[in-house]
Amino acid sequence: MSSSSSISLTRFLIEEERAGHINAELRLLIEVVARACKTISIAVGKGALGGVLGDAGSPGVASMNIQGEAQKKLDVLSNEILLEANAWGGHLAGLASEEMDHSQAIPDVYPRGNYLLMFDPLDGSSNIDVNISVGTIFSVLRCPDGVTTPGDEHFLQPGTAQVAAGYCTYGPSTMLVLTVGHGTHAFTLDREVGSFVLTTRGMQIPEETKEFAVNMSNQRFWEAPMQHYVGDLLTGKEGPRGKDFNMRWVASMVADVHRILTRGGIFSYPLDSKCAPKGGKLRLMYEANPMSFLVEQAGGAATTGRVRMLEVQPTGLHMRVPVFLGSKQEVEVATRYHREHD
Ligand code: AHM
Ligand code: MG
Repeated sequence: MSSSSSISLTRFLIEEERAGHINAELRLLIEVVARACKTISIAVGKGALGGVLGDAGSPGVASMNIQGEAQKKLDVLSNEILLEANAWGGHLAGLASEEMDHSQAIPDVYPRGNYLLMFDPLDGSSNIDVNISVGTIFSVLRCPDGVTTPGDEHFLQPGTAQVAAGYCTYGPSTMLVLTVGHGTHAFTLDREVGSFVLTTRGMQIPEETKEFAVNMSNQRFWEAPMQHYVGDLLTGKEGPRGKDFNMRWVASMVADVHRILTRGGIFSYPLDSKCAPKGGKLRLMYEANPMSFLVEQAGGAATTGRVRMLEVQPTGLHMRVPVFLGSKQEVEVATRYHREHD
């Protein structure tokens, strides 16, 4: 890893274009998403002073998204910021959001581009009101050839088809972490200048780890292989794993994944009997796939506990999956526990 503090996101993307990794249209699309993230960062940073904390909807009547979850004011605002920023740019054919029932084709009044954008506008939003890191996650696909007005079905491409993915974490500093399929790179927002600056080129997740991230309160609802896996982690040096493990759980996927990209670890949101009817808790298209792409590009691994995440064929825009991602060897161990049990 090297620090390259003088390279702006704009320069980085131009160099990626010159290297043949992206075309001008994708470069400009990523710039638009990054600009929207800066706007969201400002809104998040204002906190209580911006009047944006708390639930959306009218008092006593919470606004719900397609997932049946209560929306926060900042969920709604972040979604609007991303929609507005991307509608007129000319780089997209359509977009889909965790907060919207269906995808939207770009309106006829604007030129349509060749890409499809998916995003979770504000992940970890249960943490907003307590001033803990939240983030935006995004994923870019190609619009299938010959499709001018994309519908939901055109978004149902496996994660291997992603041409770019990233997240922006709104924490003590605002950081954008990006891949276009040639490594995973981190940019830090210089608030005085207003631009993202490359701070880590080529993030590399250590292959081994002694740190796991999971919501332990769900333990009694997990499947047997997950019970065995975490049970063995908890026995420490004396157990079959032969080392003491530490645990961390922010409950903001962006923050947990950012820690893992930075210093290693395994993140899991396994299947449990509460979320099993839906297939899992986290969403394939807005959360699991973009994070898996970033993690693989940083030398890590990502599975559903059974199969490689990026090869899962989506069956619906809001499909949910179990998630295991992070340090390669540890993800392989967790996946082995699941496969051996089947
Ligand atoms: P959200 O997209 O509605 O914010 O939900 C996703 C979040 C993830 O950021 C996080 O990893 C997980 O849900 C936390 O779940 P739990 O509250 O069950 O620990
Ligand atoms: Mg989310």
